[in-house]
This record gives sequence, structure tokens and C-alpha cells, in this order.
Amino acid sequence: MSQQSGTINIPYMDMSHNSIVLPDKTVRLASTFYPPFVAVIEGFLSHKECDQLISSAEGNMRDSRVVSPVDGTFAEHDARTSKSHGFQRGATPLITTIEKTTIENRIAALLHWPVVHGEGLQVLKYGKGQEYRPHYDFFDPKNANYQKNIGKGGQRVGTLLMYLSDVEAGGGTNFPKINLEVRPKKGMALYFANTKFDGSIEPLSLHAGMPVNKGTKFLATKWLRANPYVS
Ligand code: PD2
Ligand code: ZN
Repeated sequence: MSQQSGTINIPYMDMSHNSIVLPDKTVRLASTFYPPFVAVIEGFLSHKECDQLISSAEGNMRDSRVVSPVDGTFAEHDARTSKSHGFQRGATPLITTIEKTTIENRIAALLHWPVVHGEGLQVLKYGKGQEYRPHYDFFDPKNANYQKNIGKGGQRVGTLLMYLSDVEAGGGTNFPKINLEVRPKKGMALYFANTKFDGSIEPLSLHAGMPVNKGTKFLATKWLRANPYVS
């Protein structure tokens, strides 16, 4: 299976071994799936990094928003009931783009994808009953209302979710079209491709953040764009 096409570059992961050596740590490739390309990476963040990300975001959280298919603006929506805070790229020392041993650089090394192609990290908090109903992270190229968002850095080609907390019940990331659900585990990351290897959108990537039934779920999301992203 090749994760790279002749014409369009998309993020890819070295799957030749069961662990992946990154500049500052070695992580474990626990599961892979195709199609769509999905990978679970254990030990991607330390528990200390998870706690630091939560505490740097928690005071600034507000109701999460989605990109509206109606007019392309960011708006609150019943489908996404979490609270969240969006960082600019490199906003805190932990995620700065300069230091080689940071989360941003670790993501870039894992996926062979430049830091500047990433949107800023979003940290999300889901309390009991909160969820993110089934949706796509890509922008439908046929919907003219998304053109402004696509213009700012191209398609969202891939998504890396990083679970910042353990959750007692619920809170999995579910892919209803392929009957796959990944349960949260503190420090674990889940990558999935939003496009096929040729760069066209991948309908099988439909996914949802399942309602939290017990406990609190914290998550960090990194959306990767086809081109350099400027907010
Ligand atoms: O919280 C999740 O598991 C989740 C599920 C689907 C997050 C996102 N999408 C997202 O942030 O795009
Ligand atoms: Zn999503």
C-alpha cells in the first residue's frame, strides 16, 4: 500500500516497523486500517504534556464552532457540543514551532508534513453527554461556501486527534461507514486521512466524537492542510 501518489503529496507515516522513531521520542504504531487510512499511535504525548495542554487551554474555552456549509463562517452548531480553545501555531512554549522537541515538530515528523501546513492546535473538552456528531473534516469542493476556507491553505487532507485524558465511559471516535471505533486513552493519537491517495475527498472518513457517558474527555485536534495555512 502506497500512501503517496505520483502527483499529489499527502501526509504519510512509516509503517515498516511497529514503532516509529521521531526526533525526540519513539512511539508505538498500535493499529492501522485501510480504507480510509487510519492509524493509532500509542505514547504520542506524555501525561505531563497532556496536562500542560489542558491547563494552558482550559481558562480560555468557549463553545466549539464548526465551519458552516451555509456561508463558510465559523458558527456554533448543535452537532458539536464541546467547549474548545484554538491556539495559533506555536502559541505556547510547548507547541512552539522553533524548538525541535515540541508537539508541532513531532506531528510534522510523524506525518512527513510541514508545520506550516497545519492549522493551530484546538483543545476540546467534552463533559457528560457532549459529542461531535458524524461529520467530515474535509471541505466539500462542490460547495461554493467552502471556497474561502479552501483558499486559506487548501483541503484538510488529514486529521490527528490526540487524547489528553482517559475517559471512564463513552467518548470514542467512531467511523460509522467502516464500523470502527477508537476509544480514548491519555497520550494516544489517532490519525486519519480525509482524502484518498490521489488527493480526492474520502467519503469513508465520516467520523464522530461519541457522547461522553462518564468522566471528562479532553482532546487536541490538528487539521493538516494541503498547502501552507495562514489563519
Ligand atoms: O472528539 C473526537 O473524538 C472528534 C471526533 C471527530 C473530534 C473531531 N472529529 C474533530 O475535532 O474534528
Ligand atoms: Zn472531525
